[in-house]
Amino acid sequence: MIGEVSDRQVFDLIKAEAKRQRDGLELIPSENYVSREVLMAMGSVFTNKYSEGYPGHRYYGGQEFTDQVETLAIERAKALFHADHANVQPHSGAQANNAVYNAWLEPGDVVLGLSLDYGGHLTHGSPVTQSAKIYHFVNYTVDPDTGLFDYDQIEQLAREYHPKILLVGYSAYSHIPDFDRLAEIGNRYGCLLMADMAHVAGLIAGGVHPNPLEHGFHVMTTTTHKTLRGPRGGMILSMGKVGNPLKRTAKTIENIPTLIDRSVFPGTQGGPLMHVIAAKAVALHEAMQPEFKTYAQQVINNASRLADELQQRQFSLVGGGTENHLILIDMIKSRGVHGGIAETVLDRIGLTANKNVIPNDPEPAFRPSGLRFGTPAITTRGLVEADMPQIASWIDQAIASRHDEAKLNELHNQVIALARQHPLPSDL
Ligand code: DSN
Repeated sequence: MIGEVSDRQVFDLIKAEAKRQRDGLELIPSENYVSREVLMAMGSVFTNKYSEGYPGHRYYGGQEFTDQVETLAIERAKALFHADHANVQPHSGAQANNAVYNAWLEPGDVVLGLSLDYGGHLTHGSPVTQSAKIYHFVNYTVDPDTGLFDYDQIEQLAREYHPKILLVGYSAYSHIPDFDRLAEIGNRYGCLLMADMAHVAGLIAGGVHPNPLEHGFHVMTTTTHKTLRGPRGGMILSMGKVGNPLKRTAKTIENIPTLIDRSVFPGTQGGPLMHVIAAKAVALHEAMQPEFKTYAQQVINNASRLADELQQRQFSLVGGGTENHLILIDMIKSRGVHGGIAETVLDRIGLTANKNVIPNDPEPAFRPSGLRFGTPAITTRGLVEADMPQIASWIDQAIASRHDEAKLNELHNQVIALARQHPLPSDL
């Protein structure tokens, strides 16, 4: 990767991590492998530049090229997600969500979002977060029997609490929400309609998942590194009137794009990470190519096949299967082991997944019942439906043989052999 370096400690760790990634298969649904060009943009001299403000409205000189690169990212994001406006500066998905809350809410205002314990995200109201100290989050759940959204419950909570924001988003939900129904509920109670689509943004970009902005939602936040396959970071897409980001603006839903700009900077962040924004622009360009549609469809095909193969091996899937990139298994019900034990065993053979709570989990959050898988990263490596029986079989065998070191070594060698046939995109 690199010749002589003075900091051997760090560069040896980078080398070791690259080897781990090359020799293993990534099944965590929120991870992916970026292209060489995304990596190059992230490691570029744009990291040297301070650019507080927005293109054409900056607080520092020397912005000739930063303005152009940020504008490229903005225009590409708008085109890809059919949005009136894009803010590409959030450092992460959590920052993006906090910026929207800060743009629209006053302390104590109510947000209705999915509970973390039922597949939601930390920033959707978990009491351990800063935003939960400022705003009043009311959480809906999924139906514990079906694992699916319970729209009647959402409507009843909206009627009771009159939230300022109706938020849909999740990190462990394997189905496609009824955005029209949610928009209808939110509009009835005058809510800002916000979708956190971090997990499925790449599927939306690839045209294989509905786009909430085309179903009446006002705001969509996302990370850029999951199915979208860009650098780690966040982004906010919105619908409405775009004004001067550095001028005060009346608090109306129509003005939400400008309110969001002001909330990201100077409201909640300082200098944007221009090297990451350059890499976001590259990833968005990649996501606009026809091959990305094929990729997005393959992610879903692979997840659906992997879900079938796991079910054939008597694994119990929350929600009964998957309609997106993600699979959540009840490991206690399936094999009598906690998700964490399964995670460790799979790590041992080079398959990376993560333990996760399941809806109404009888086990504590640090020792949950579930195990979460996804296909975005293995699809980037070039795996197809025909590879899924093998992966399901490795999962099955590893858990069954978890006390048999010789068997685990054998399985690990098989995983390495398959992984080495599928180079990382940044190695190509
Ligand atoms: N940490 C992410 C995930 O794994 O789903 C959510 O932000």
